[in-house]
Amino acid sequence: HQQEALAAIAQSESLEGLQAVKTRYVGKSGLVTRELGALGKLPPEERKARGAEINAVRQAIDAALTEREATLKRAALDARLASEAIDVTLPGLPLPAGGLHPINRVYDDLTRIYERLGYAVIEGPEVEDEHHNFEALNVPWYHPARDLQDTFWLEDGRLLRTHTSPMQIRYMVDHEPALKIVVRGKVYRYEATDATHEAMFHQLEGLVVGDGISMADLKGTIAEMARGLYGPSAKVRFQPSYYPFTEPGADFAVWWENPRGESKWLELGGCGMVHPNVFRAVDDLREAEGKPRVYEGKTGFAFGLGPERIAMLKYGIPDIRYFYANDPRVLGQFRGEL
Ligand code: FA5
Repeated sequence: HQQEALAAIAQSESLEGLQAVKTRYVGKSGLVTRELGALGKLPPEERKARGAEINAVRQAIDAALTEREATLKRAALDARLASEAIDVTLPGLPLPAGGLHPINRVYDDLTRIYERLGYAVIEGPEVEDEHHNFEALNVPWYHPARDLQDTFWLEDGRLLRTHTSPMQIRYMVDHEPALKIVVRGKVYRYEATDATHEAMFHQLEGLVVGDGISMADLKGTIAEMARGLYGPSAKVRFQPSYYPFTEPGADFAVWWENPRGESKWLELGGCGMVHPNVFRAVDDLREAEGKPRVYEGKTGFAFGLGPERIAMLKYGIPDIRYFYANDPRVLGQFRGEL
């Protein structure tokens, strides 16, 4: 039995298989155990020699069993360690962190500049009425400027504001002069889109009203904003323009340079001195609410600009439509940027 048993032990690949071999040869009714049990039937003179022989076989089998068992246990442990190993040097899984939209980052740059100059930063409703969006801003229904800002009309006669200027009216109706505000928010125009025009875009509106406010204050303010955005050597340019709610009106541009040596005039927005008809319309609305007329005789300036233009240059985005297409290949580049 010895050769047979030792071969079976060597070939056992699992602890279960080894247990079966053990039972078969040296278990309670195993082959070797039974030989030992049969010793009593032998004549006494043969018993001793036969006993010694069987015991030697049994010991050889036991030793082989013990050794094979140890080997199989070590292999099982190694396999388990290998499968459960943790490589602490692997890089972690990336967390999909968000980031501020480029337009909000430009808004933050702009509001930091104006807060430093003492302006209140406000927002206002995107759904407006015709009176605040047009009439009170000196744009009567027959005025050709209505065609310049094609409008999304709602079924109830209201509209999506075409600019942030109606907040000039709302703020002045609720507050007495002197005042300095900037308004941030979305505006909407029913226009064909192209690389620089969207149907939904943003504006930053400024309004300053007090006594003896002049065009020089307006130009100084725009120049200060340009220096805040592009550094102390930034230049600004004003060109006469027409807005019904200003007199006079102007368009302004900022000389823009980047570290790659690119530069150009960036047409940013419109501005001007607040038209007296606007102050009159505000006082009419105040009177209707039982508030005193406090704006006639005041002076002020206003401006409105598009942050998309600034963001396109700052971040090298060639088409305004990328901002709002929600393509993760575009917006993903701003992950983690705060
Ligand atoms: C206005 O909307 C005036 N309310 C601005 C203003 C305020 C003038 C106060 C005077 C006093 P305009 O339509 O030009 O003006 O728009 C202002 C700026 O918004 C533009 O210079 C441009 O930067 C941006 N803009 C206009 N239309 C679009 C568009 N479709 N897509 C993206 N940006 C636009």
